[in-house]
Amino acid sequence: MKLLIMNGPNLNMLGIREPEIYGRTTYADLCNMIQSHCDANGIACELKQSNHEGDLVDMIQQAYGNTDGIVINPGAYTHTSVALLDALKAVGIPAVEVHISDPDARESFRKISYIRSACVKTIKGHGIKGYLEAVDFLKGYLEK
Ligand code: CA2
Repeated sequence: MKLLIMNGPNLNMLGIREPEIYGRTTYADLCNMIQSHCDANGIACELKQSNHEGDLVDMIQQAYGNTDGIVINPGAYTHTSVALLDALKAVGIPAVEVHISDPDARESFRKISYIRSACVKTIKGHGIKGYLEAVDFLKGYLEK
């Protein structure tokens, strides 16, 4: 089983700014945690981050035919990007939407998620452990 774990804009800043919202774990720590969790569960994973919408679309398209599941935190593009929604629908790879914070409990402009309808599950407000929960969910979902 192979998963793509993808993060959108500014998530490379984790642990550096706004620790009251996003915690103190750095992006490098997050990648190590996910990699270890996948290794322990016999899952191959690819970890990618970009600040650019088109790069994120390319990542989703490149997953077509060689990736079983996608864990995606599109960052602020969650609330703006029809292109990411269309890309997820186009490839048809089971995807889980993850948010470290709970966008529904924040500003009203964060309440809309364009990608949600193309995802099999949304995990929000569980901090960085939400990424591990998403991996576990996809493992169960794909093994069924
Ligand atoms: O809670 C999440 O995971 C979000 O996807 C994070 C996005 C935000 O726009 C979404 O509404 C919810 C922002 C990511 C920015 O990450 C930072 C990390 C550290 C310091 C500053 C920003």
